[in-house]
Amino acid sequence: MEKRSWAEPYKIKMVELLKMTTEAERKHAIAEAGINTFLLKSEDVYIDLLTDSGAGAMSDQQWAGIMLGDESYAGSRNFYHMRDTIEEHYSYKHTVPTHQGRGAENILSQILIKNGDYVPGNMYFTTTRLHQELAGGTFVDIIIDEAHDANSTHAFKGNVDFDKLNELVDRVGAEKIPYVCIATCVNMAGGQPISLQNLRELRHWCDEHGILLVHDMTRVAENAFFIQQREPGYSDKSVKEIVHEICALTDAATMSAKKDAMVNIGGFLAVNDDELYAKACELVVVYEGLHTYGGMAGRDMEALAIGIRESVQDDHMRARIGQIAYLGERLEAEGVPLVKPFGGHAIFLDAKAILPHIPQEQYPAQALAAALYVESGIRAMERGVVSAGRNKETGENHMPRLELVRLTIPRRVYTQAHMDVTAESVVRVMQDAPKVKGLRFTYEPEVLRFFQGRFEEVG
Ligand code: P70
Repeated sequence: MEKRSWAEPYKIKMVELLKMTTEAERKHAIAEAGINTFLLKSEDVYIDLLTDSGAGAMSDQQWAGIMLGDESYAGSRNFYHMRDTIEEHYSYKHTVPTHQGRGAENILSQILIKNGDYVPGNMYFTTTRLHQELAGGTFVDIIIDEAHDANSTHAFKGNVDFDKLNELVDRVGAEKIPYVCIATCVNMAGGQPISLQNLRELRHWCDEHGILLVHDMTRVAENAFFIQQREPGYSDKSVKEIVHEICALTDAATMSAKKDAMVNIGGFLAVNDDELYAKACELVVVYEGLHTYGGMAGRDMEALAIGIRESVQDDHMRARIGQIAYLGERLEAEGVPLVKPFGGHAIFLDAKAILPHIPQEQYPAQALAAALYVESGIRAMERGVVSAGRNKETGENHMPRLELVRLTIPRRVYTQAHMDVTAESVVRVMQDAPKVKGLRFTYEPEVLRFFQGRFEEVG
């Protein structure tokens, strides 16, 4: 059959020039950064695949919205535009703006979690789990086993395993579970979606047990696109319709709007329950700002409202996921071990398979990300044992089965040629893999250690 290529549903109006560096300069830069890509200066980076968070390109419409900022302290017009757009697209009745996703996580965790509670979720996320723990809770992983297997090609690796959920209720009792936290397009699993069928069953399960269902909706539009492509009965539905259907099955949501909604900063907590909203309004003034701006400028709330509308366009999502699949297919053709199916926001390299000579205690994914930077100036992110941190009770390293390097694609920023260069660089690093050395910490922060930790080579 004749192949039909996808292409971007936009054209480029402004460019940002990049600095090209030499290998000697990059070796110096990564040493200065303690072998941690988070500590590099961005001007020393050629293709920045650290994250898709806040790094997307806003549209001319969004930039025009920036000029419409109503920077009144209270009752900004942009807040009401944002709130109404959220209700229209995501169904949630009340919106509390926050400076970004973790601000919403903090408020929600403090309201709902009591000391000694358990919070089941479809795989941990770093900031989400930390806020649950700081509020006195313990995170419990209830994702299907396939999610922890880089080689499983399950179409919905974000699905919940109800045996794990039932086992938890039997062990601790429903009264110790304030809510189930479900992420769409699970980040740490490799950007993997949950199916609507699984979510509907979960809704039913939560109703039966009188437990709230909370949604980390940071990448809900990408999840909706995968449902459209893969789930029986959804091929004729628009991404917009599917997004709404997903959200309407849940009671509340935390959102980092720096991803799907394509703003450089911003987020929110959205809830349906009036009482929960009142409590969130009380807390947001303590940690973020007044409940009609919560840490966001009026102009950013305007850009966010416009970004939501753009994020659910089928053409946008086809190009977004198409670009990631393009990189994935190129790497796969070269035999690079990676997580399948390809994710919604990134390609995840399997560092254990690429660097089998480095034991997981010596942080192979951290070492691989550094080697890729030195090779070509491409910046990626470790998503393995460094990110997983330590068990809060035993102090031992969490040892995740997935030891990954994330090549994260910011929205509407890089071209197909950038993807080609990236694929070629990964192949070159893989050819030289035996030269890559394991690492140990020289400085280890107590929380979220991956952000600021420093390392040295072992041996
Ligand atoms: C990333 C970013 C943020 C994020 C997320 C999900 C599923 C909540 C948040 C928090 C940034 C990041 C954060 C921690 C470690 C590394 C990178 N993910 N839920 O690059 O939102 O950053 O706005 O506070 O992915 O994956 P925010």
